[in-house]
Amino acid sequence: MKRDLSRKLFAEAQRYIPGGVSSPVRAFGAVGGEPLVIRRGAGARIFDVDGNELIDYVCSWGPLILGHAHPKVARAIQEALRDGTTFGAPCLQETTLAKLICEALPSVELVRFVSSGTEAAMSALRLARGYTGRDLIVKFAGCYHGHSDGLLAEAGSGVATLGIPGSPGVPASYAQNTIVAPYNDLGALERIFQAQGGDIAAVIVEPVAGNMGVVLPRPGFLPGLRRLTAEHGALLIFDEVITGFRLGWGGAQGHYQIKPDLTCLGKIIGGGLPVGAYGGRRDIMERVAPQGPVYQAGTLSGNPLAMAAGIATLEALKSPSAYEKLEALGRTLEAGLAAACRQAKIPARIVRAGSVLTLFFTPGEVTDYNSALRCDTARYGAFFRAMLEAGVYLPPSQFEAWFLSLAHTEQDVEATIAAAARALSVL
Ligand code: KE4
Repeated sequence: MKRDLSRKLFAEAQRYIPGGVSSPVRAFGAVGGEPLVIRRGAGARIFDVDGNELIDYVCSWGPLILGHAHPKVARAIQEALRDGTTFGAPCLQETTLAKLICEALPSVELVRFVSSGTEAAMSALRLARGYTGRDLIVKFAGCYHGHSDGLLAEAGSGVATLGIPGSPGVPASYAQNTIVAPYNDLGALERIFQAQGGDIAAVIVEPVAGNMGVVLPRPGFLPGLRRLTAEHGALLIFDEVITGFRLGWGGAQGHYQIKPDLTCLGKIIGGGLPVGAYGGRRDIMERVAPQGPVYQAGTLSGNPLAMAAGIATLEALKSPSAYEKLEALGRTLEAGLAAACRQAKIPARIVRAGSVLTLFFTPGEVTDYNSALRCDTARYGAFFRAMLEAGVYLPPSQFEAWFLSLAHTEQDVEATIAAAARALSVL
């Protein structure tokens, strides 16, 4: 694979940007080699500056469920752009997107837009603390809710990928208000609530985890969270930044029929532009300024361009066949990868939820952070590099999800499976 210009441009980037990247996981730190500098995307493909064409399973980490540069999204942005980019004032598009979200997610009666998933989770936790008057929050090891100070404890995604110990830069006084529990371990959570339930403001969870790789909730885990939080007057926050409008029109809460008190959203609802959101029960959300005292603000929150991209994306997902196609693609990819691993006699587990999946290089089940960390990350790195050479762009980390889009075809998936079979045969 020709990579001269990527190398040159990445060296230049490193002169001005820490690690040459705007987000750590992009740096290929865990898989070896240097990142490609991407020039453009179209449908299920990205094209780097050296002219290499790759089938893309990162899809910008989830937002691009329609694929790159979808004509309807591009047109919506162009039309909005003719009237300006941002007003710092109410605009029609905000209400349109807010209505779509509230219609899709019955637990969301009011929603506030921000500009990232990090802001959404950070704001939802501040609101939970303001609403309950309590300080403690519970998160799960391996789950990632963005990089706000109190949430970096044993986080997944780039923190896991780079093996960053704890959360340097976060004062102990912040971290002590965050309790970390093992994912899928209801007993551990019950013991935490027995000991400190009266001081817990909220439990925040990825209802289907995507940041230790894809890990599914065990039967009973999510209903148990709902029961325990309700019993102790704590709020249940679903971080659906990945799963929102990904697992289905109703997200994970629709799929598992659980009503959280608050929901965090991002990625897909921005259609590829910077958007996050948090929303939920009216009596809670009414505490958000200016209606209530819990402050949260943002210069570009709800800007018309990002709202237009999100509206176009959600409108395109409304067609019932959309999720059927995503499920079919995911099923084909999962089955093909599993067969290729068996053929190559390589111990691996594939965990999938609709159009997101992870191929874990481990013989054992992956049900939480500890079992994910037992994966052979060196083997994942070798697999990643072989797939890249074969023209398939996977997430540069064992602890991330592969994302399919409506732009992927069965032919793309078959080509990916064939490339995986060749790569696995020489691992
Ligand atoms: P952002 O601040 O990156 O928009 O969202 C943070 C976030 C919150 N919650 C969940 C469940 C998330 O997955 C994320 C961000 N996801 C990572 C990838 N797993 C973004 C990629 C990156 O950090 O570069």
